[in-house]
Amino acid sequence: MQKLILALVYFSFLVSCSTETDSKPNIIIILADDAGYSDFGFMGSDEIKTPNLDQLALDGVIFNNAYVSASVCSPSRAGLLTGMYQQRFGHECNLDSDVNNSFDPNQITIAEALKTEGYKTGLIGKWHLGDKTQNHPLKNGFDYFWGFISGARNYFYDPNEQFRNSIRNVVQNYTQTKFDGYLTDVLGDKAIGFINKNHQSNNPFFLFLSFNAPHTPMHAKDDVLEKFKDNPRQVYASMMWSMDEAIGNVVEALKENDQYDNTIIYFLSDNGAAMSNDASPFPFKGWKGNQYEGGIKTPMIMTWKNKIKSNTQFDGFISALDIFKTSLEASSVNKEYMVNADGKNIMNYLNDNNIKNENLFWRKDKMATVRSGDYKLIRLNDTSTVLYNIKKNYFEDFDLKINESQVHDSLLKLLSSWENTLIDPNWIENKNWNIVTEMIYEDLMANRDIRALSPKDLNNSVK
Ligand SMILES: [Ca+2]
Repeated sequence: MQKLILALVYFSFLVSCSTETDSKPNIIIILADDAGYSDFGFMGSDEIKTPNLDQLALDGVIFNNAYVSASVCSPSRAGLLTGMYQQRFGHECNLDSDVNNSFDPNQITIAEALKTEGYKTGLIGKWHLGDKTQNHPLKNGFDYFWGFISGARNYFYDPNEQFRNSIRNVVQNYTQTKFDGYLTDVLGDKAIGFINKNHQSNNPFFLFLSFNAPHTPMHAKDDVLEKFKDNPRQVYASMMWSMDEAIGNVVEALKENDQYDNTIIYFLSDNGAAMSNDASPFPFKGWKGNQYEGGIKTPMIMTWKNKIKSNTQFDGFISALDIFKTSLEASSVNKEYMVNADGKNIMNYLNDNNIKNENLFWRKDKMATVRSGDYKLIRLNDTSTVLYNIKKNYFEDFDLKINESQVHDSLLKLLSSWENTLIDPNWIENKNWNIVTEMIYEDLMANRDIRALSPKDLNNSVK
């Protein structure tokens, strides 16, 4: 432990020296929504084309073992923005569309922390952390917001929106606004506007570019659909193409402003493939909403030309929670803002070939999981457990609970001790979704056919 503290002190010394000559890095988190693990060129897909992200990946590091802290949108974002296991402040379950529950405004967000070092902070796109006054992005560290409060919305503007009081409406800061064209393009353009404006005023900036693509509804542009007319996943492929194009434009704007080398760019998806949008969890079992690899493992890249070697691969465990501390230490934010952070500083580990993977945890109501070294234990309802060796059996279909009972028991204990650091969920999800999720877990754990994918399947299935 003492060694770790010394290492941290040494690292911060290096950072504080270098910041006297270098300007603080800009920081951009680009988040996709419900994208499939391998649905990217840089992850090996031939079917889904992402040339700009592939280039971004080539310019930095690809994390081969990166996880988000939740299998659904809202808690994953609560973890990402605070660097804390979101269950520690009760943000354990997803927000329903009629939200009567929301993000705890007392938690420190990455945007709030970066503002203390003079950063201009912007959120472009989806929020999904609650619609109460105290939940607004501008009350949680952002100087600028262009996007929508809800978890999803149409990709084309409907003039009737102006007469509706809906969290799906687009707003600029607090004022309802409108847009022309395709939303994914517009989010890219708004991001470029934010970058240009802040660069011209010589401010370091933090941008959270939070695409709703490729979340439902499945809307794409006609010309892109035409390009992918023979693709078996035509609409999804088109939505991914447009997101990639928007990201390419953002990178181009950074280059034009001579800011690319001094900008940390993270790209990841907020959770695994959804079953409703044609995303693929390949090669994994599970999907959005459960804690099998297909629900929580994310494609993730980080680019920082000034500090990270191009064409790097990293195999150690990475958590989306790490983005918080990595960014704050890179920008010399006072350590008092990191005392609650669960993540680590990725930069301290990138060149370490002997990295020891830490333990990672998940919980959503009755479903909890721990990953420790090669092993992963999944627990349902305090009673039912399965143990997998992910290294040997990444598809998670060979339960080692009996054969390796000592490992099983030690992981179960580890999970319980982590749970002792949590509070009870501030809310739980819709009852029918809970029933379905539980059935999905039972089926996945038993390696049998899935009886129901959503509440509408409940009447047709035998419980
Ligand atoms: Ca999502």
